Amino acid sequence: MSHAPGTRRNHSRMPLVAAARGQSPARRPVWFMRQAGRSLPEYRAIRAEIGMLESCFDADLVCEITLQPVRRHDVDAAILFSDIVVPLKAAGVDLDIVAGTGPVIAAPIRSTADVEALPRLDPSAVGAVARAVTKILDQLDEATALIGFAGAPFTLASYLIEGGPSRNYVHTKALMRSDPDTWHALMARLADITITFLQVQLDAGVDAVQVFDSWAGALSEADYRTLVAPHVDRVFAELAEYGVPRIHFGVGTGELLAAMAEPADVIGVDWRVPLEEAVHRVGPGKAVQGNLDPTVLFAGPAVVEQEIRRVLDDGRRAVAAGATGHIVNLGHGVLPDTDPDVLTRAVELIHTL
Ligand code: 1CP
Repeated sequence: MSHAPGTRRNHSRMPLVAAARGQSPARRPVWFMRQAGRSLPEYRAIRAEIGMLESCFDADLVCEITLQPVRRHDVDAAILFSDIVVPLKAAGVDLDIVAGTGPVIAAPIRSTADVEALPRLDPSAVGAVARAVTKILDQLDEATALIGFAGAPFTLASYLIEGGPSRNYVHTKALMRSDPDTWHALMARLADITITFLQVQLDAGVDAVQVFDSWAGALSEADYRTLVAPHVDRVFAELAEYGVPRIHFGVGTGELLAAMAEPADVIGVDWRVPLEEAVHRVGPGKAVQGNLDPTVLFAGPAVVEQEIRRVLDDGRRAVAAGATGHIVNLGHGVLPDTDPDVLTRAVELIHTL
């Protein structure tokens, strides 16, 4: 499938895109992973009436929920409201997102036959997502980037194989090591789904994409490089023609930063590794994104300000060390009990300090 880049918005005024490209942004860009969601009462009001997955296939609701944190916090990017399992659901995998748990798969994948039976994603099955992107772009001002996203093959595989959230990824790692052929076949299938899902969003006009390999930090660098990276590299390579910033993120991935940064334009860093140190690990020429610890937002205004100053200074040192730019974010998602006013105040500080 070949995709000509669709009509793009004017990116020259978006601080997030400028930071990713090594240009000087008008202000330090900031957004928060999971900025839409349970920390916002207006989100909880919508979700009281409708299930998580159902809301992800309703273009009007996706548009509204995506814009809620932008209206409140003056962040420099909106992230499409969706979930990493949405393309799997759209392809026909029997799964649900269970409140308080996360994705639950009816029939976990364990065998070669299971992998062969995994359905492919027809782009029309995520037409609601494309329509939502169009609606969001109609309302978003020209300085605010819309970030599309998808889960990376390893993190998607971990849910499909374990059947839900996992602590030790026992079945995933067992399959990966005992039957590499089946493993690679599964990763290739999931990479195809990820590519299609991101192409649909890019064709509809998103300004940047983030690939979430949230749980890749469970792997050694050697296993990551042989069993995962080839598939992720293909995902990133397929998106290159769109010319938009491509962000790669995972949790606890300090040892994987070099491998994860290779195919990407922007590397997400969690709070365990200072941004300047991340640049030493990945080398020059990539932007860094992060990395406030989400729990800092519970420690009171003095600590929040001190930590923001520290991350901004660290970001400056990262740029001096060769990063093309710094996009401020948390090191992982906003926790559901976070006071949204603390987030609004954090954005103000980041923009003024
Ligand atoms: O505002 C935004 O950031 C957009 C919303 C978003 C994103 C980026 C949601 C909505 N999901 C995701 C991606 C996602 N989903 C990831 C990668 C990001 C990350 O690491 O946090 C992952 C791992 C998932 C899987 C998932 N979906 C979980 C985690 C379960 C686990 O293994 O610990 C959970 C709890 C969900 C459900 C979900 N997705 C999104 C929301 C708002 C929710 C909660 C549902 C609810 O409100 O009941």
